[in-house]
Amino acid sequence: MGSQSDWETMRHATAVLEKLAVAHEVRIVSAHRTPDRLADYAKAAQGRGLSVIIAGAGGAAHLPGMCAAWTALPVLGVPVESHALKGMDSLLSIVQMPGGIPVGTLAIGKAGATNAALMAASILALADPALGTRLAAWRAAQTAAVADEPTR
Ligand code: RP5
Repeated sequence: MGSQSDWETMRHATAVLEKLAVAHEVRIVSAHRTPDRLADYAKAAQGRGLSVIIAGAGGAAHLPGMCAAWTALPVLGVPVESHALKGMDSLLSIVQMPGGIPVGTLAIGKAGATNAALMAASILALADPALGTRLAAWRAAQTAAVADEPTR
């Protein structure tokens, strides 16, 4: 994530990864304030054994795109909701990548962070049947939790 202030959103990705027992790490890497940290992190990611990167940032959110420029790993971008523009700035900054450097962009805020983790798990499950089973169980539990009728 680009800032400590993004944690309130990105913790929802971490919660899903923990629930699915997906090994992960969490770092603050700012495209603007720590550009060298970003370059070092993204360039080294594949060699360190990472498989997918979830990058959450807000405002002029260059982090996911710059990350994708430095690595061929799948990069999932989460637009963090900004105060000024409610995350519309973050969304447009992340989603409108020029053809050639993809960022898989999720929804603004908590839903995007949650879904980024689920999508990362889906990608990893292609080569990890046990994770696929855990993911299927997570989805089945979600389905089972939806009542037939509303509480009145
Ligand atoms: C982005 O700008 C971060 O991702 C955060 O959402 C926002 C504010 O960052 P800081 O001012 O806290 O560094 O780079």
